[in-house]
Amino acid sequence: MKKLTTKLLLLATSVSILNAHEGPWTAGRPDGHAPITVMGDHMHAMGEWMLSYRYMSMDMDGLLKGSDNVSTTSMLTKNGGEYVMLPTAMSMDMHMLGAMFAVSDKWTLMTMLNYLDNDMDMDMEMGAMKTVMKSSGASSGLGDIKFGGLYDLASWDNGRRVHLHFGLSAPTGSIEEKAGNDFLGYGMQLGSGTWDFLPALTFLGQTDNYSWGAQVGGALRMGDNDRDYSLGNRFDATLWGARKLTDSFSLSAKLDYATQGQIDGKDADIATRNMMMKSPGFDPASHGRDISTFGLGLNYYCRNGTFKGHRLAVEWETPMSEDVSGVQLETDSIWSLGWQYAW
Ligand SMILES: [Cu+2]
Repeated sequence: MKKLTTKLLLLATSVSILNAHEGPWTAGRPDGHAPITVMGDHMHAMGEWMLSYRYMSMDMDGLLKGSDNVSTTSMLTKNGGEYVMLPTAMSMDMHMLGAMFAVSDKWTLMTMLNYLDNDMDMDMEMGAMKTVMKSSGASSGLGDIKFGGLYDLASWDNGRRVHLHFGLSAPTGSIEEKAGNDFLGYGMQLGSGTWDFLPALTFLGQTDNYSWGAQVGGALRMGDNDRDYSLGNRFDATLWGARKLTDSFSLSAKLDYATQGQIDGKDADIATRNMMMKSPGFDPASHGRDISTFGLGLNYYCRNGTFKGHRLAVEWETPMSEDVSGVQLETDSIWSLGWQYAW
């Protein structure tokens, strides 16, 4: 973590000394917005609206214990492991609808609605013979609604600016998702169950053909949820750079580091399931992780015709390193697609 932070800082410093362009930062170019997975990266001018839709698909496959790959079989009790049930793969699909409105040049308000769709495959030992059976679980529905504001701290005439984000996440996502009468594990629940404070600080810079940005932020859980636990706090650091290829296209690269703590407290029903059928999915200590990802993105900004002002973006991300608490699924890849339109 320390090494990576130093590397990110060095990179940020070396990027920031690139020559800036004349004039203030502008969103009116293909790399005027950050890679599609970065939230709250840009502000709007007073009176401007923006609508956005994002689709994110994350695939997880295979198990990690700490930062080491382990086989599912080796973790089962019949082979000397401690678990009766283990996840083998998971897909998380998310649809995100966002709106932004600038009430002034200093304040842009934003809100985001999520719909989640989770599928998990599991191996479980059954009966006296401990025969391994395949099973699966699914959950879907509304996630936690987020809203907040971006505040312009400073903008300069050399293409640089810096802003703050104050956000709140409301506990609208279900934390009582079940399969039949049985509670699903923590990772299959649709929300945090707590009000979360989402602060962030973003720096942006532009030269004639390049743009870059850095964002640090996080999620702070306020209290415990109705099921007597809280997800771990999260800290995020992101650094990106983009090259304007034409007036309509840009390519981006992104480095992201995120760390989330273990679950504090426990859900009594999930704890009962863990007693009956021990699984990392039911264990609060198997729910934090440090992950560094690398992402590549392509952005399109329509300049003329009927779709003038519309943006399309795609980004692919893959982990560079991942260190989980306890035993958890390993992240394979994340694809994100997005559409944005401002007027
Ligand atoms: Cu916007």
